[in-house]
Amino acid sequence: MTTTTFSSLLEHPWVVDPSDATDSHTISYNPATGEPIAAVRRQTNEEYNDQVARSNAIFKEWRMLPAPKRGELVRRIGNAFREYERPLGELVAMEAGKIIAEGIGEVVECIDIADFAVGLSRQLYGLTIASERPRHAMMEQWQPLGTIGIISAFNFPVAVWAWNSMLAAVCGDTMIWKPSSTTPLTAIAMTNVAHEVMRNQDIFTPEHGDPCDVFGLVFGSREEVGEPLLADRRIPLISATGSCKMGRRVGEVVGGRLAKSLLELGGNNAIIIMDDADLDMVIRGTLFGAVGTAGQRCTSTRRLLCHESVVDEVTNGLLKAYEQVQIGNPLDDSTLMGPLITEYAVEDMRNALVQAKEEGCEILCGGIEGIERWADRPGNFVEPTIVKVPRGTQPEVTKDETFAPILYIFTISDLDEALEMHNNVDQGLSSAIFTNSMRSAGRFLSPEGSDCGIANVNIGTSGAEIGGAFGGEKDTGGGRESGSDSWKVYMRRQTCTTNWSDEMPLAQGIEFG
Ligand code: UN1
Repeated sequence: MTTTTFSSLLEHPWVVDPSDATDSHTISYNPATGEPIAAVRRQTNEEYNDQVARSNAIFKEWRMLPAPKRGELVRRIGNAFREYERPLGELVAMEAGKIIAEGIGEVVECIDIADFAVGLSRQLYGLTIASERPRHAMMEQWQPLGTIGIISAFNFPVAVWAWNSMLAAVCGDTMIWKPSSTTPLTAIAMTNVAHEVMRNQDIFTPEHGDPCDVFGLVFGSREEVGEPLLADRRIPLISATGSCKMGRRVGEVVGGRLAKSLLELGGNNAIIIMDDADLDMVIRGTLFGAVGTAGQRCTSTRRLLCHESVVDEVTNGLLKAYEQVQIGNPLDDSTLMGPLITEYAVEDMRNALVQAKEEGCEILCGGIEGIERWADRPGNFVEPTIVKVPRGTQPEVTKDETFAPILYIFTISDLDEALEMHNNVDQGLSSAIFTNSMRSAGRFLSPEGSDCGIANVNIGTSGAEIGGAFGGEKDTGGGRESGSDSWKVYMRRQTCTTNWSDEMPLAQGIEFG
């Protein structure tokens, strides 16, 4: 049992007491109380440049350490996450406003991906290919890429970094992490954990430099750090998680310098509920999907496309379930929904609901009144909200992602109409169908079914396991992180042909000279 509290994880020269904050600090607030937790000094452009130079330099030696040895270090980092599971989970709850079960769940996701990466460190497989030339051998191998940039959002302040960094580390890359400006403390804590392991080991002892620079962290403004990172030709890959607007900017700048980007952007995730669905499972799956993390997952359920014969029962079941949702302090075990991250997020929710009303929708619970009910109390609290959409319409507001617990219920007559409505949005991250018909399920998973990167049957849209590739299509950005063969994006593919004959035949049978 560890007795560590998260305050020991925050020991860092950049972190000061909020009362000592200057203009160069960003204060991290607890979204449930509005109280400052600590202040973090923003890095200058010069400090950013120094970190990239150090990460580039240490890459030269890190890439030559055998991958299973890099895996051994990742194994130790994963074990350190295990040791600090509770304090890290509490810090996530305190800084991002997630309920404690979800805060700890996120740390578990970090442990899981570290385990996955350890196994991967012995499985960075390439192909052998039959050559058309006699006594020639062809193979494909995967080489480390370089120093990669990781830009993460507030809502998964530790797991998204872990998805990227644990894989990138075994692949032989070094990294620069730029966390969200609202969750710098969790980033400092995670980096401290990784650095503690890197400082106390004798597996990687570079001739020049500090092993900690494998896991670099920068925290700074858009001007001093954010934009320079995107434009930096020393960074061959930027992996970015966040809004579609942010991703577009990343894609533009990184594409402009012909580097790689891995984009995991907004979703507008729907569940199709057929007339033969198990409605108890529907209610449970939807509750977690729509209310979990206060609707602030990119996989959160935003739309229910509900068959006309069950729509009333599902709506009533959800209204009952929503009444039981305890809203409040994320650190209380009985709380099911914490606050939104900032007051701006509350405003975004309010604006979406005003628009929904203007577009003819009916608010069944929560809503603007729910926001008002919490307005005088500290913290960015709202109530989970259900909105009924007029039949046969698809209001504009339902085509956008609002990062808040709003669930739009549509009534559909059949799977054709549901699929049409389902795919008629710009985003394509996660999707689900609840049905007991193998035909409906099969069609949902067919090329004419869901157009998303994640498609589930009798499981909600959120809470994906780390073993699968995670990401989505269309405006979600097309990137894949986490499991399956997502690791390939962190490496460069090299096709190697060896001629072991004493002739010099050319491919395609060309005779030359
Ligand atoms: C995110 O919201 O950016 O599938 C990631 C899920 C989590 C990850 C969400 N495992 O909901």
